[in-house]
Formats: sequence, C-alpha cells, structure tokens
Amino acid sequence: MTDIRERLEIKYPVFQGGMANIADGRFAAAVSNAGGLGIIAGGGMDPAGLEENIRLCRSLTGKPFGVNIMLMHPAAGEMAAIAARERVPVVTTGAGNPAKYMDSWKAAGCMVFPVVPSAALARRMEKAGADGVIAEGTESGGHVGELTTMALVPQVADSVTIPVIAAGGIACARQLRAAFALGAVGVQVGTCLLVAEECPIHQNYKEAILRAKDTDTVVTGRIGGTPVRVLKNRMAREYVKRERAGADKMELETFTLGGLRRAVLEGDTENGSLMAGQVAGMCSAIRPVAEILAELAG
Ligand code: TUI
Repeated sequence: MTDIRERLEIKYPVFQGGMANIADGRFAAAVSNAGGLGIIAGGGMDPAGLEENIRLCRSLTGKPFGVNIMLMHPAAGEMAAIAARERVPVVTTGAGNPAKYMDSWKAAGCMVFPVVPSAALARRMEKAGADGVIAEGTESGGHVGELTTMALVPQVADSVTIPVIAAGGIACARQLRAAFALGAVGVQVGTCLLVAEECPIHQNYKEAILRAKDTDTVVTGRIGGTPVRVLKNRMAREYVKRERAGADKMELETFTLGGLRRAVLEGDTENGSLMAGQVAGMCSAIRPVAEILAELAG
C-alpha cells in the first residue's frame, strides 16, 4: 500500500480540509508544523490574498503545505494559475471538476488531489493525471455530495489505482482506522480542527462546536441549490423552511450570502453559516493542533 506520509513527507497521514474563509497561511503552517498537511483555502480570498498567504505560510514553515482551489469561486482560474506559478507542493480542489487546470499544475511539479463525490469523477481525475483523490462523504461540513463516506470510499478505492484519501465524518483514531479499512491511505479533516487553539475563527463559533451534539447539523440547499452542511441555527432553520416552501435559488443565495463570514469574523451564531460536519458532537475541547493530530493518528 502507498505510504502517503513518505510521498508527501508528512508525519501523519492527515490532510487539513479546505475550510474557506478560515484556513489562512498562518493556520495552514500551524497544521504542517504539527505534522499534518496544512492547506491554504483559496475560497474566501481574492487572488492577491492567496499570493500573500502562500508567502506567509512559506515564512512560517519549511514543511510541505497545500492550496485548496474552490472551483465555484469566480476567480478560480486566476487562483489556479497562482498555485502553479508559486509551485505549491500540493493542490487540492473542491466543488467542481479541475481537469482544465491539471496540466499546468503537473508542469509546475505540484501534486494534485481533487475532492470527488463519486467514483465516476475519481476515474476521470485519474485519467487527467491526478496524484490521488479525496473521497469526501456527505458527513462533511460545508459543501457536500450525496454519498456517505462508508459507501463512497470503497467504491472510489475499487475504481482507481491512485491513492485515496477519505474525508467526512473523521475526528478520532477509530474513524481513521475505519477509513483505512475502507481502502483509504490517508484522511482529510476539518471539523475537529475548528476547535484548535490556532484556528482563527470567532470564539462564539468555537463554542457552538463545543456545545454541538451528534444531531445538530443540517444540510441546506439540498433541493435545487448548493448543498451545504451547517450547525442548526436560526438561519439554517429559516433557509430550510423557505426552501421547502419553494423559494427560488436566487432568493436563497441572497439570504445566505456572507453567512460564513458572519460566523467566522463576527461570531454571529444565529444568523451566520456555521459550517461543520456530523462529527461536531465529538469535538469537546479546545486544544493545540499538534495534540488533535497526535490523538487522531493514534
Ligand atoms: O468544496 C467543498 N466544501 C466546501 S466549499 C465551501 S465554500 C462555499 N460557500 C458557500 C457555498 C458553497 C460553498 C465550503 N465547503 N468540499 C469538496 C466538495 N467537492 N464537496 C463536493 C464536491 C464536488 C461536487 C461536484 C466536487 C466535484 C463535483 O463535480 C461536479 C462535476 O463537475 O462533475
């Protein structure tokens, strides 16, 4: 079996998830310094901000790190070009098909791991030259696909020969071992890092995660919109109510516009979009990233 730790020169087989609006260069460096693969989230930044954060990350760690390109971002193309120009060690992608950027990243020597919600996209990514895929189940926080991690990971692993990283519903060593049993060679985590000391979200957001129990997340936008898993709050309830009443996509998007920034920066736990996965109920202490990763990796 591929040892992803050797391939990527990381201590633990653990990627940090994209975490738009949250994972800046400083946070990504903290994750890399703690032995995982820190990832700078392009989602929520503009191209200049991404460049600045790549520089910041390089100044804070000598270890490998990555950049996540959120493909629904209006400046995704420009950000893809920056990742290539800066020759970042790893590129991950989310919320779309990155095939058109693949050659530029490979030519720049980047290792590329697209997030895939299906075996079909995993196969397409392998053909396009991806170094591995991140099979992300619907247990994840933020923008999600349909399949669960339990169903998706083995089907992706049976469909490709490149390494598979499992994501969605992973916050402890038992879940990491389960992911390996399903055919993954590494995991990607986000929710359990929201409560890291180094995580730059508002204290109210952290406390909402600490308080959460297993049933406290909900997916908004499943009907004709963009499915996004968040902690239940006033905004999520109102969104689901309007969605069920047949509100159109534009109305719903306007309604949630800026919701993530309201949660991350202002700590508005009632009207913000507190993206979190189903494992939020397992995250019950604020600890340094190094401690979270050491325990996760068992
Ligand atoms: O991208 C994510 N999670 C995210 S992105 C994000 S920022 C955001 N903010 C507001 C609204 C929406 C997003 C927050 N969380 N995870 C990776 C992921 N990728 N999940 C699902 C997918 C995906 C879906 C379809 C990947 C590829 C895909 O391909 C469709 C196609 O074109 O074939």
